[in-house]
Amino acid sequence: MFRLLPTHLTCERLAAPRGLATATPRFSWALQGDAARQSAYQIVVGADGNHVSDGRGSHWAPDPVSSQNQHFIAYGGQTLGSDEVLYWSVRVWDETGAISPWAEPREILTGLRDTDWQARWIARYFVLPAGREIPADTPYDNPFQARPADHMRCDFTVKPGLARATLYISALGLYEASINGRRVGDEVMAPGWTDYHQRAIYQAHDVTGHLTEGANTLGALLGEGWYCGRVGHNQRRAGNHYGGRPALIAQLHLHHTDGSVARIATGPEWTTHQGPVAYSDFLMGEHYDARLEMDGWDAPGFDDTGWQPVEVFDPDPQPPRLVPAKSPPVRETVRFTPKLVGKARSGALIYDVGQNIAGYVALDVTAARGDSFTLRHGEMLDADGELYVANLRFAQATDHFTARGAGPERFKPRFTFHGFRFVALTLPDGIAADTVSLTAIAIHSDLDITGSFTSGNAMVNQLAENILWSQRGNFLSVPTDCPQRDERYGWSADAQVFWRTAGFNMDVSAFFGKWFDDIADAQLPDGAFTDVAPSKPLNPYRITAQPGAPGWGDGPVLMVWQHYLRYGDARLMAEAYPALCRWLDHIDSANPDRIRKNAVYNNYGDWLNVGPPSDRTMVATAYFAHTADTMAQVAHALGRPADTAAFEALAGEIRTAFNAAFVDPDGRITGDTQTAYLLALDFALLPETLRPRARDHLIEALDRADGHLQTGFLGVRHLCPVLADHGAADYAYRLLLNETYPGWGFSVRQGATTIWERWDGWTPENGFQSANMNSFNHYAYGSVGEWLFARVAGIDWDETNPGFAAVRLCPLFDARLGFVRASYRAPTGLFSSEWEMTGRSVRWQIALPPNTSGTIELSAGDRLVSLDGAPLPQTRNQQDPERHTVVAGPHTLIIERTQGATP
Ligand code: RAM
Repeated sequence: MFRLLPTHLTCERLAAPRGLATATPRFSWALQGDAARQSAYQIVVGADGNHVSDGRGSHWAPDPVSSQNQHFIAYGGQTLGSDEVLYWSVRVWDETGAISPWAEPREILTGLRDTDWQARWIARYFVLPAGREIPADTPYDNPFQARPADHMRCDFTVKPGLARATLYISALGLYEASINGRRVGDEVMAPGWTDYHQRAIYQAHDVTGHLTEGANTLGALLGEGWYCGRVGHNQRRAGNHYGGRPALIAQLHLHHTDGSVARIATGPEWTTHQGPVAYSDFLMGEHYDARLEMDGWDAPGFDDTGWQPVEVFDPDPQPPRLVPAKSPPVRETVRFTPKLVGKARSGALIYDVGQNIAGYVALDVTAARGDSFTLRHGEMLDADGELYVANLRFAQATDHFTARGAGPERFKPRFTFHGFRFVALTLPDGIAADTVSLTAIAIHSDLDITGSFTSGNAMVNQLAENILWSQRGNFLSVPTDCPQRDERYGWSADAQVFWRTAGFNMDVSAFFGKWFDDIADAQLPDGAFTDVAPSKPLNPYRITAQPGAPGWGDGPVLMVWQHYLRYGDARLMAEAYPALCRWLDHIDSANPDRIRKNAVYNNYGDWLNVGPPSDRTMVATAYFAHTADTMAQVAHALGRPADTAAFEALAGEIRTAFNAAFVDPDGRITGDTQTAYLLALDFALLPETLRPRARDHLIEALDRADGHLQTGFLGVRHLCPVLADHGAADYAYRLLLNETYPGWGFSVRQGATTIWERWDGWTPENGFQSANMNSFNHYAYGSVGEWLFARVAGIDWDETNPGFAAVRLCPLFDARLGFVRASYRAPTGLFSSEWEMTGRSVRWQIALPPNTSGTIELSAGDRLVSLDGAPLPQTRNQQDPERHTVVAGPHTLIIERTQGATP
């Protein structure tokens, strides 16, 4: 057996990148085994996978490097070409000098450079050129003027001796490609959302297996998506945010055994037609008439008389830059069989998926030609058992299917998705409910799940599940606020408060790399980051992008820093740095007296809190200090001492102004709200002497609320961490375990399967909150998830060791949970923590991957009795007897609790 093995190999944060955005891609791996550490590594990169698997590389075969480093090792071999398939592997040495085998080689496709694109953008003509006999577009036959999906096709010939083929493809809109009648790839909602005026992502698919010698056909179905369909507020009318019609670009590279390469590209010889998809829109839904299917349209031999020529054109205002996919794609991930729960007064059958998801329903039926079915989606049922749709605002979330009537058939929408748990199905006359079958399908960016958490408390377990499901429901190409109503934007405060939780649940490194490009693309000329990214679509109201509010515009700074702490990715931070500096400059120069009143275009304050509101200028100024402070940390990590000093000085000035303006000599902060104290304590804004006072005021504020939270989006994240860090873990647990309003447990007790946007989204006294803004799938309040991992299970990052090379192991044992079993697959490897209480004794088992170490930090009153069976740990730290260092591997600790409740 090998004592040390590299696992989870990534290149530029992806298991197998299909296109590289850099000439010097970086390699990383996690480690497993019972060795203590890695003493050296060796990387190999080459064109022949077999050679690479035994350590020979045509492109880069450097000597072993004595190093513990396992992250972001930059490529240093021969210049990479375009459209090249390469393989890479790594092997590692442990501390005894034993060598691991070479890891299973991983594939890299280098992709296309800007200059490699010969393909042109093609679209259906708005108006056909004069002299063409073919009829122009049929008028839209739906009230919301959503366009039919365009079928695009092209026949081509493959000569003998095909070695491999790669399809490079993108769209302004959404596409689904097929070759010879077979779908290409398994992504949905491709190419994903970007600011299409600046960049569009291309996908690269290996389609060698789709092709045959001789006649072949490349087809694509084109939908509106984010480009010209509806997303955002009040979109009763047509979307057309980035442009007026969808467009396609594709380039198929055929590599032959004789070394020649043929390219099939979108251009004038393509043709287009509309078919069964009458429209397919994110907010409105899809209308599919299977009678209009055109059998064989994407296969050779199809008679395309009657199809229109395409228009070859350069999109306005300029063609976007085509960039490789930096993040895993959106895929169908989890399937559910909805249960029939009743019949609504309307006659519709109501189904319960059992889980609030983002996705759609596949409907299997055997019906007569022309029979039509309607599926409407909603998150809740009202008191009468009817589908509740008022909170969807303008979103119709309705799919229509008309059957072709030729035996069993399946309808599954393509270019729409809904946020829903319940489905209302209207059947045609004469069709019985038991002859149809529904499958609900969740879709989201297919990121690896890295966290697991379970405890002896069912409510807390459901809460953890709900947090994960709100992440699934909203990580859809970009991190959105909600997936159901007419909104679905990448709001930055929602994301920043949730980011640390998100990073425990899933590997968000690649996803954030992509989203940061959107954030940078959206940055305004004056340096303002925006409230949402990608930039808010401009049409039809020509609203300009909104500069970021306090806590919103600050989000990018805070997330870049967190990203560095979690993944150790210094390159992203270095590249982001100029944009971050411009943001800080922007708020700094506008606020010379250090109170953040200017350059505040919106001030949402502690958004959607309940109880007394927090002073918005106080919240803004607290965030100003925290942003400056965080920038000082960023600058320090990047080795920029002058900037560090300048940002520290700025943070100091803001703190002074904050105290002068908002804090009285007794440490009482303007407004006296929970959030006021939480921000002041967590952002270290108060002089040392006032901190205990502020902590007491926080406790008083909680007591006034009968031990309930009153925080909004910005305050909520700090509740449990601050209380626990200030000797009030018992209060933190009370908040966590409360099942009464307002609190996390309240929604769980109401049967929630996701996190609600509002604490009072639904209450027994008042029913539903205002339908104007009441999502039941909004992750911001799920930001308590980080505390479950970091403090309840006790797997916390160590800020002095970015990338989880070292951790703090600092659980807060609590009798009410009984036990906890959690793990986190960090960039370095798998950490686990399991504890169980019996009386005052806790048995705690931990495991650390090779190449890491941990510091055990016990709470006051917890006494370590034994570590790995030894009663007096050798590791005891002289300064602080309840801190102990542990090395990689499994450990068992017995702890005696001298304080706190017993089970
Ligand atoms: C709402 C969004 C989002 C929030 C903003 C301020 O419209 O749902 O969650 O960040 O407002």
